[in-house]
Amino acid sequence: MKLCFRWYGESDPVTLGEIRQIPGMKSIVTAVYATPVGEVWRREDILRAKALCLENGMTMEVIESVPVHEDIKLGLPTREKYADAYAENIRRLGEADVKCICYNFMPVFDWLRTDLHECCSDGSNALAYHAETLSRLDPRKVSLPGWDESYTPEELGGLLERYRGMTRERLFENLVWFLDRIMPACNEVGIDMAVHPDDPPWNVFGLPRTLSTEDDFDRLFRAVPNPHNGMTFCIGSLGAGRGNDLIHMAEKYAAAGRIPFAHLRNIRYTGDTDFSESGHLSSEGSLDMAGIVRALVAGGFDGYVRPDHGRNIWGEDGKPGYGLYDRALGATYLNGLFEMAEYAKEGKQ
Ligand code: DNO
Repeated sequence: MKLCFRWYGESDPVTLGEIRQIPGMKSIVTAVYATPVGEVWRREDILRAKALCLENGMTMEVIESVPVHEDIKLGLPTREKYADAYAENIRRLGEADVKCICYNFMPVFDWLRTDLHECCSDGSNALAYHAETLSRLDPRKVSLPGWDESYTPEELGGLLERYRGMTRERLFENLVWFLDRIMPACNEVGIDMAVHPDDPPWNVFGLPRTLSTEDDFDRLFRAVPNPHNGMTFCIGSLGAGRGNDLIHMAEKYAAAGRIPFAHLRNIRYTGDTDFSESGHLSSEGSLDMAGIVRALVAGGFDGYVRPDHGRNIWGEDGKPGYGLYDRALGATYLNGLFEMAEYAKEGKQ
C-alpha cells in the first residue's frame, strides 16, 4: 500500500513539513481549491501543489476531490460543458503524474455530521451523527466544513428545490452518463476514478443517494466496466450502514481491482443509525480494522491509503476531522496493520 495524507493546501494549518515526519508517509492527497466547481484548473496551480509536495519529499498522486458540478448530478443540458471541463482536468492532472481522483456523486451535501466537536470521555472531541438531531435541522442552514463556503442559504434553497423529484434511479443514470463521458480521458492518461461512497450511506434531507451498499457498487461496476472506474473504499462511510460487510467487500473489490484508494478510519455505533468517530484502533470503535486490512491485502490491494478523520486531541483545535495528531496516530497504526498483514500473506515465519 502507498500511505498518504490529506492536505488542504497552503492555508492548511497542518504543514507539509509536519506531514513528512510521519513514518512511512509517501504521498499527499490534495486539490486546487481556488477554482470554482465546474471550471478547468490552471496548470500552474496543479504544478505548484505538486512542486511543494516534492520539495517535502512526497509525491502528489491522488487528488481529492475534483468536485462534480451539480448540473451533472441533476442531468441538466449544461452537464455537457461541465463534463468536458472535468475531462480536461483529468488530462491536466495526468500530465502532472496524478494517478487517482477521488470524487463523490452525492447531491448537494458531501459528508454530513450533526456534531463537529462531540466531547469524548478521554477529553478529546470528535465528529458524530445523531439521526434525531438531523431530523430537526433545516438543510438550508446547516454548516459543515468543506462545502458550506460554496453556497449562500438562498443558493442552497434554490438547489434543493431543483432536486425535488430526483430519484435514486435517475441519479444513478446521471452518474453512468458522467463516467461514460470521462472514461476516454482516463484511458488517455491512465488515471483511476475513485468514487466516494455516500456518507452516511442513506438518503438525507429527502435527497436520494446512490452508492450506499454492495449492491449499489456491483451495479456501478457492471454499468461501467472500464477498469479506471473504481471506488474510494471509505470504511467509516460504508461501515455506518450495519448491513455492509466490510471484510467481504474489501477482499472482493480489491481482488476485482476496483479499489485504487482507501480511507481507513473507525466509528463507534451509538444507535441504529447513530455513530461517533473514534480513534482508528479496532478496540476504540465498532469496525474490525485488522480484519479489513487483512482482507484488502488478501485481495491483492496495492492502492493508496490514507488515515481518515481524526479526533482533536492534545489540545489541537484543528479543522474538524483533519487535525494533525490523531490522523498521524492513525497512519502509524495503519502502517502496523499493513506490515503485519503483508508479512503474513508472504508466509514469513
Ligand atoms: C470527508 C471526505 C469527503 C470526500 C469527498 C470526495 O472527509 O472523505 O469529503 O473527500 O466525498 O469527493
